[in-house]
Amino acid sequence: MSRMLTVVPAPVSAQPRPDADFEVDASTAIVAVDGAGPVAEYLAGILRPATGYALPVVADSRPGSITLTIDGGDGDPAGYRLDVERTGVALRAAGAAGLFAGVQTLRQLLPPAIEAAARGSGPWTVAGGHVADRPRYAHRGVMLDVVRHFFTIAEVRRFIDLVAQYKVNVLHLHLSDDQAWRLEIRRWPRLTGHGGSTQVGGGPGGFYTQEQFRDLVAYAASRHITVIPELDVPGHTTAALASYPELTCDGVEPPLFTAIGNATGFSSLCTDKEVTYRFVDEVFAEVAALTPGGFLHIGTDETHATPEEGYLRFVERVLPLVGRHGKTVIGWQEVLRAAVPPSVVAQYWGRGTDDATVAAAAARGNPVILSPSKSAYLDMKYTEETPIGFKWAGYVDVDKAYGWDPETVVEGLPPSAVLGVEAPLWTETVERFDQVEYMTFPRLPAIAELGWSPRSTHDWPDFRRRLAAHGPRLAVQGVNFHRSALIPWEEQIPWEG
Ligand code: NGO
Repeated sequence: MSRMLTVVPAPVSAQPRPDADFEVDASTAIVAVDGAGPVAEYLAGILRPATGYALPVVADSRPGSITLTIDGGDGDPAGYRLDVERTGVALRAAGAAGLFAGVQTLRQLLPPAIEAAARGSGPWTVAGGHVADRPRYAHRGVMLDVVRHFFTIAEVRRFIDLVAQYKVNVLHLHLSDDQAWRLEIRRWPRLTGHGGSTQVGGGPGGFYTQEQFRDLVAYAASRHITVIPELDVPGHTTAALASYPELTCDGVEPPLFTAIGNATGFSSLCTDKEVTYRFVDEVFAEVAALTPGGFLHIGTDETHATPEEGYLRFVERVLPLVGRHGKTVIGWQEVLRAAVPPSVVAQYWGRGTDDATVAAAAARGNPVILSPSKSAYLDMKYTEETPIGFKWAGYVDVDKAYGWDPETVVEGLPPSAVLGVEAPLWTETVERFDQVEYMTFPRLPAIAELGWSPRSTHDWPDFRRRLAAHGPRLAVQGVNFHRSALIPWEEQIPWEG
């Protein structure tokens, strides 16, 4: 079967033409027209190691090449058209984001061995035919909790590269919680100096300097991924309270917290103190300046240690403070308990199917990002045998990760309110990066497909078959993916490297 029929996420349309396969060989060039240069260089960077070819990026068109064109059409800037003929490959899009998405499809039309870090023997055949494609939703996200266990910049970069191949365009970083504070804030240096010094289990933790964070944001942008930083307030704040006890109501410094914690929230900034509002304002001013993207995430989940009246007052006061920095504010769904303007985005993480508060807010215009925990939480165990992970929202094997529709998962939610989907990976039980890979793959491709592909492509037997073809690809990339028993994984063909 043509590799054109194993692309994940499923394209809007794909027409294989087996007589139109294209061979990448030593003479192939990559032609970049009208601003396509950076994406062309990225493509060359993917194809050079395994092929060993020079694959020069050139500006003048020539036969037998791979040509990337930004054609300024009036289509979706994230969409693309890909034509593979015997005589060459043409990738066209209205913007660089579309070209980048098209490159992810193109690499899946090559054999899995193209993903190898060392030179292989080929042949490097691109499956022939035509693809026309564009995303269903603007927000196709993944979240990484770097608090409960710390992950280095190099690890987060690898994470970015791995998720980008499934057309994910948002990386939400959960940067503060009870166990730690991971982003340098210059006005409040003890947040990382003290609050960044540990993690679940008491290990040394770590933090990102502002300079490292800027570099990371730029790296993500080079993969057409927007970073959304989350500093979780007013709950989930033990690390901040331990660093600055004046933020507590009683002024007593709590010890650093290195346990997993309960699921309901036990810490809170003191919502009655003025210093709390100065803190939040100064923190988000610095974070906003570090963030070219349009969104800031303020948490607001699980505030059982905050008196309700104080919580509502806090949210209503903080929203305009954060909004003043020119960003759109996202909060977990609890934010909707307060009187929030319709610009605030709610991230739904409920376990059920009905949430009247979320449905009503969405009807008033608040956009919603869907992360239903029973389907989209990457920290849930796949099955009872999974060695790490939680099960409070149930087991989430690939069928569950794939088996929902963003438009109907919350009763009464107007489809127009759906901004997109996001798969959160909380890391209370996830200690090492190989475990991050294990929990993320292959569930993320399922959720990424819900975010990208039209509903009309939704078909579990077909998805299983397509995903099976990705086993060898992930294996060649050295990804420690979970070999879910639900997927008829294709064997790696040994001579394909
Ligand atoms: C909840 C909680 C997080 C936990 C996670 C574990 C949200 C939004 N708040 O999700 O602090 O880490 O569950 O599954």
